[in-house]
Amino acid sequence: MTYAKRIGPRGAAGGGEVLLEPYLSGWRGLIRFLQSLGAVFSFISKDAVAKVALLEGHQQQHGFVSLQSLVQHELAAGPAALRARSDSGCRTVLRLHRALRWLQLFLEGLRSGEPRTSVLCTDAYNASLAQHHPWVVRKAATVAFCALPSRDAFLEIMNVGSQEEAVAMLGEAIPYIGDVYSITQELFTQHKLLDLP
Ligand code: 1PW
Repeated sequence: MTYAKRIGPRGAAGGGEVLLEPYLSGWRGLIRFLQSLGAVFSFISKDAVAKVALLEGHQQQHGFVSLQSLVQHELAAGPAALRARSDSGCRTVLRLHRALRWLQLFLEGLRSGEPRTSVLCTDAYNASLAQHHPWVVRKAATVAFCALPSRDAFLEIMNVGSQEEAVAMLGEAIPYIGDVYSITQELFTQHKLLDLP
C-alpha cells in the first residue's frame, strides 16, 4: 500500500508525467499484498507479475523514465506496428491501467465503510475490468473475491496502524491513484490507444 506515497507530490494531474519507476514499484507492492491474501488470488497476481516484468524489461532496455516516454517511443514505429505487437509496453500498461481503476473503486468502497469486501470488490470489478474480460475470467475472479477477508481484517493486514489510521491513509492514497489514472487515461485517449488489442 505504498503505491500512492511513492508516486510523488500531487497536483501533477493534467499534463503531468507518470514516472515509471514509482509506478512499477507501486505495482510490486500491490502484488506482494495480493500474494499475502492467499493462493486464491494467485491467478490474479500472476498476470500482474508477468505484466510488471514485461514493463521492467522494456524500461531497462530503453531507459524510459515515464509512461509518456514509453508511449512516444513505441508510437514512433507507427500505430499499425504498435497494434500488431502482443508484447508492447502500451498494451501492457493499458491492462494495468484498467486494473488500477478497479483498485481505485475498491479502495473507495473500503473507505466508505461497507463491511462486505467481496460485494465491494465485485461491484468495483463489474464497473471496470469485467467488461474487458471473457466469461471464464469473470467467473474465476468473482469466486476469488468471495475469499477476501472482512473489512476489519483487511484494514488490519494493510499494516498501517489502527483502523482509523488505515482509513485515513486510504483517504490520502486514493487521490494519488486517481491522478495516475486520469493522466494515463488522457495520454491513451490522446494517442487513441484505449482499445489496443
Ligand atoms: C483487492 C483488489 C486488488 C486489485 C489488483 C489488480 C490486479 C489486476 C489483475 C487482474 C487479472 C485477472 C486475471 C487476468 C486476466 C488477463 O487476461 C487480463 N489482464 C488484466 C490485468 O486485466 C488481460 O490481459 P491479456 O490477456 O490481454 O494480456
